[in-house]
Amino acid sequence: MKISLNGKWKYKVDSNAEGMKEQWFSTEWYSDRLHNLPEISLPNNWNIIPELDRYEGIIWFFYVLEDHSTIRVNFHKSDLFIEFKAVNYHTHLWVNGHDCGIHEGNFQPFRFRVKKKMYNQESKNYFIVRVENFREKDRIPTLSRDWFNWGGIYRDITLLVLDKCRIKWVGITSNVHNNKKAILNVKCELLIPKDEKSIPTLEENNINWKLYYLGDLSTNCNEGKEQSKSEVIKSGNWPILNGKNSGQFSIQLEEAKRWTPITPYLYKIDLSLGKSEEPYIVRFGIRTVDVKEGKIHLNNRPISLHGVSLHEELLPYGRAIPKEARRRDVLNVKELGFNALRTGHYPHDESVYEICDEEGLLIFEEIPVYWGINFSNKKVLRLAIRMFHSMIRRDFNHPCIILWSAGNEIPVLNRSCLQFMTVLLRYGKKIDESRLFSCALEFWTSLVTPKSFIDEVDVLCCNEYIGWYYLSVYNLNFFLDNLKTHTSKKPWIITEFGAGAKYGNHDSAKIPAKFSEERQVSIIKHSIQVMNSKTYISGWFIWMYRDFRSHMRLNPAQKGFNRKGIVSEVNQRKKISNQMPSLVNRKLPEKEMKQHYISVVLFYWLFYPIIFLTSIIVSLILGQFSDSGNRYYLSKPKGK
Ligand code: GCB
Repeated sequence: MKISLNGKWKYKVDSNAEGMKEQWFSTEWYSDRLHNLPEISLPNNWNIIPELDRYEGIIWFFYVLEDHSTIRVNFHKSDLFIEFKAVNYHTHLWVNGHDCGIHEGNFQPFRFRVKKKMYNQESKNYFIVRVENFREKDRIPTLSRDWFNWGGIYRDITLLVLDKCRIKWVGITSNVHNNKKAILNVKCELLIPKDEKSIPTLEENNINWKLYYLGDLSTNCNEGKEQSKSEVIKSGNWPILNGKNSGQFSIQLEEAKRWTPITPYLYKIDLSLGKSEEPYIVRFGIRTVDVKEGKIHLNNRPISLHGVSLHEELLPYGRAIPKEARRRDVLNVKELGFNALRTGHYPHDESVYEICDEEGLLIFEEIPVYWGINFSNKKVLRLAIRMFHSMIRRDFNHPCIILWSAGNEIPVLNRSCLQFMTVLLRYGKKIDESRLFSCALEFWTSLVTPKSFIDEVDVLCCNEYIGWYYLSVYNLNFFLDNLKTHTSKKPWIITEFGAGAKYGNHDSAKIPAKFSEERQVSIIKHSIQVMNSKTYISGWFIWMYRDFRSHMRLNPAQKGFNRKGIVSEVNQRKKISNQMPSLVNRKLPEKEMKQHYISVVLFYWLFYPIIFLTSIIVSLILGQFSDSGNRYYLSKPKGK
C-alpha cells in the first residue's frame, strides 16, 4: 500500500546552521511553532520561492500525518518505510523525534524504515526532514558543474506499507531468436525475513504471474499501427527453490512484438508472491541492443542515434515538472526528427523514461560523475557505485534505455580516474548484461584515449565543440577522422556538440556573431552533415534541447543561462529548430568533404606536437578547476 505524503509541508530556512543545536527535529520544538512557519507544496525545489531563488544551504521541512486510520498494518507481516524519489543533496529524517537516518546523493530514490518510530493509528505522526545542498569537494557532483543547483525535496514522497516477505526487484531481459520468437528471462529477487512468524509456507513460496500485451501506447498511435490493448496472453506459476532469495524463470513467446522507436510495443507482467494481495507490476518491451561490426544494433539491425540532450529543468517549475509538460517535451523532440535523448547529466524522474517507452525515444542515461571528481577517495567511489547501482536497478525495465554512462568528461589519462571508472563500469556490466556501457570524454582526451579505457566500454563517446570553443567548424571533418585512428572496432557517438544562441538575436553577416541564431545554425548544420557522412560514427546528440540555468554563464548574452538550447528556456523555437526535421539525415556532399581537408592536414602535422601536448594537458587537468567562490548564501553558515 502507498500513501502519498505529497502536499503542504511547513519549512524553515537554517542559514546559520542552528537547527541541530536547537533540536528542530523534536516534536515539541515544531508543535510550539506550527502556526508561524511558512508553507511549501512538495515535491518542489525551494528555489521557486523568490527569496530563495539562489539559496544553497540547509532547510528543514515539517509534516504531520493527522490520521492514518486508513492504513491497515499487520505488525507481524508488514513493514513501513518513507520513500523519497529524490532530494538534493543530503537528507536527514526524524519521525516523532526519533532519528531514522541520513542519505547522501541527489537524483535517486531511497527509503527509511520507520515502523518502530511511528505511533499507533489514532495519534499524530510528525515527519521532520533536514535537507542540505552545499557543493562539496567529495560529493557527486562536486564543486564545479554547468547547471543550477536546484535544492530540496523535488520528487514524490510516499509512506509505503509492504509485506515483510515480498518481491524486492524484478528485471526482465529478452533473447530474440528469429523475426518472431522471443524468450523472456524474468529475474526475481525476494525478501524473506529471518524472523519465524513471517516465513512463508512452502505453498506461499510460489510466484503466480500473468503476462499482458499492451500494444502501442504512443500519443500518435494511429490506424496503421497496433492499437493499445491490455490482454492476458500467458500465465503461470513459478515454484521458488526453498531458502533461496533470488532466481530466474523463462517465458517463451512465439509471436513477440518488438519494441522500436517506430513501433513502441509494450508488455506488462504481474507477479504475486504466495497469497500477497498486491502484485508486483513490471512494464517492459522486447528489444535487444548490441554492437556488431563497429555499429550499434537495435533488434539486430544497425541504427544511428540522432539525438539531443536535456537537463531536468523547466521554468517556472525547476525540476518538479508536471508529467504533461514532460510528455510535451518528448513529443516535440520526436517531431523535430530526433530518435534519441540524452538525459544529461543524471537520472531524471522515472516518468520521463515511462513516456519515452510509450512514445519511442531511445535514451542515453548517466550518473553525475562530472568535472572535478575526487577519484582517489574510496568513499567517493563507493558513492558512485551506489548511484550507478541505483540508476540501473530503478530503470532496468525501460526498453527506451539502451546505454548506461558512468561519467562525463572524465580525465582518463589520470591513473586514479582510470581505475575508478574501470571499477564502476565493471560493476555496472555485472548487473546488466543487456545494454551498452560507456562514459563521455572531452574532445582533447578523445584524441589520446588510452587502450585500457577503450577495452572497458562498448562504444566511445566524445564531446566536441569545434567551431564554438575552439577551431573552426570546417576542421571537424579532419579531426573526427583522427578519433577513428584511436579506436578498435568500437563505434563513436558524438555525445555533445553545439553552439550558444540567444533567442531573437540575429546576424546576417557571412560569419555571424557569437550567440546569434545564425551562428548556431551554421555550426550545428555543418556538424550534423559531417557526422552523418562518417561510417564509424553511430550517433550524435546536440547539446542542448532547451536553454538551462547555470551559475557559470554570466556574460550579457547568457545572463545565468547556458544558451546552447535549440529552444529557449520558455520553449521558443530558435532558427535551428525549424531546420531540424530535414537536417537529421542529411550528409555533406563528397565535394565539400574534401574542401577543408588539405589545409587542416598541413596545419595538423605542423602543429602536431602542440596539439598532442594540449590534448594530454587538457585531459589531465580537466575538471580540476572549481568555482567554490561562486556560492550563494542568504548568509554564510557558521563553520562553513
Ligand atoms: C560540456 C559539458 C556540459 C556543458 C557543455 C557546455 O562539455 O559536458 O555539461 O554544459 O560542455 O555548454 O560547455
